[in-house]
Amino acid sequence: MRKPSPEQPISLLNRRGFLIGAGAAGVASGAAINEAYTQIANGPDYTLRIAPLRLELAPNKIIQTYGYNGSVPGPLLRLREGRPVSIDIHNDTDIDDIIHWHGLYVPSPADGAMEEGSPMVEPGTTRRYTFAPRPTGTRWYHSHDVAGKDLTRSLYSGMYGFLIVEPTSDAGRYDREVLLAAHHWEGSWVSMQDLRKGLPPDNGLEVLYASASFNDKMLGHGEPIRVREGERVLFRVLNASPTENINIALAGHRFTVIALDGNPVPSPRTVDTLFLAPAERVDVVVEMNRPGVWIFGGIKDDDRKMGLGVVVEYANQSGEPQWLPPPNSQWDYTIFGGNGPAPSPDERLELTFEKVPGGHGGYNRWTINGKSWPDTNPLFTTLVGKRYRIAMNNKSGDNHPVHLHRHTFEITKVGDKTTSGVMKDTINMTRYSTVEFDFVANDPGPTLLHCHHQDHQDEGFMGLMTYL
Ligand SMILES: [Cu+2]
Repeated sequence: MRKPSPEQPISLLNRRGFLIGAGAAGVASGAAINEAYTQIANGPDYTLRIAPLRLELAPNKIIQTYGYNGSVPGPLLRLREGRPVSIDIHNDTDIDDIIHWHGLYVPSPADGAMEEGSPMVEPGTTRRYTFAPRPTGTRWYHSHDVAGKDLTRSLYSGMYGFLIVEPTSDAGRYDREVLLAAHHWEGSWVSMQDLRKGLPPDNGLEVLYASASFNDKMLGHGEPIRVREGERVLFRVLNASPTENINIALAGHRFTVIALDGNPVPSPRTVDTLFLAPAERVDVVVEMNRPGVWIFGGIKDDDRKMGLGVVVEYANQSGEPQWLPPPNSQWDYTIFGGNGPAPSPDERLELTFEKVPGGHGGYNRWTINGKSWPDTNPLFTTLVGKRYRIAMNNKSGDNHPVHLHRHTFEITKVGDKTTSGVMKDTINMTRYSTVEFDFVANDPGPTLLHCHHQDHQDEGFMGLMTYL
């Protein structure tokens, strides 16, 4: 039995083994099933229990949601690179659910996406996932269920948590580690035409949120992050929001970006603000060199008002938390890139994303090369060992954080800027923009590519890459 990490105890609710396999074998096939699921005699290393949760974001703000083991985020899973781990998922709700291991190389049957052949976890049952965690870095896990119109399910809920894969030798140069997961709450479907004039009149419903948090509290509630002058603090920041970008700053301080989506960047740079689309992670080191009580939160006043932020308090300092507008809020992936071009790909594939407007009061649909899921199965087919360049064109006025499961890709172009060496699993496409990335087809099995906006993926923005 693995010892729970000291930061956040993991409740091991059930030491009994469960027999898995019959249900899984019906959905997935091939040798991977034996890697993904083993007949179980022993207890799991970890158990995640999906259950309803009453989340107190602030004294007057109680959210009824779902979560893992009674906390938001769920328990921190700190795993060792390559050391097999078994995790039992127990579903104590009345609907099927599923957990995806985001940013990890996990065989399709255990990756936690039903479109890849991973089985759902039915109400009242337990499924065991066994895999060797890799690659190292800041990963996360979350529900990969369909939410549709239901704004309480999947990514709209509290069903997410950090999963950190530690290298076999750790070379961290920091004094303190702080994990922050941003999320938006209390979504409702609205017609933007009713709120703002000037939008395309044929646009469909969008989700608008009433509150936001860093971890389980709105800004100004809960305990501050306590630091000391002279410390170097590693912040691992995750945007776990279902659909919203976050643009954040720590008043009076700068961030040295050392990793994007958990992968070290070739050129660490110091910046004033961070921008994360849904599902993105940024690891930053902050030199604590300006004693005071500061706000770490959204750069827009409205974002902080709805709760997006947390207070950072130096030892022996007191008073009202201070906010200072950051001098510069540009965000550009390419400044973290390396020198020289990326290797040439074996093949280039083009993906065009378009919106089918739902009209006032209707739901928008999304297409990839003119088709919506499930007609995007397969989206394209790959050969093991080949390097592919995916050239993506966002022909819509919306942002799309595009996520590729089970692989890491290298950004090669953003707009007309070429770059190399920035490795990610999710890339944000701003409105009417183009990006290109390369990946090596080195993890056979059906693999999802989709927009990480819950409403976009539910409305067709998803495709399946397959291996020949
Ligand atoms: Cu999208």
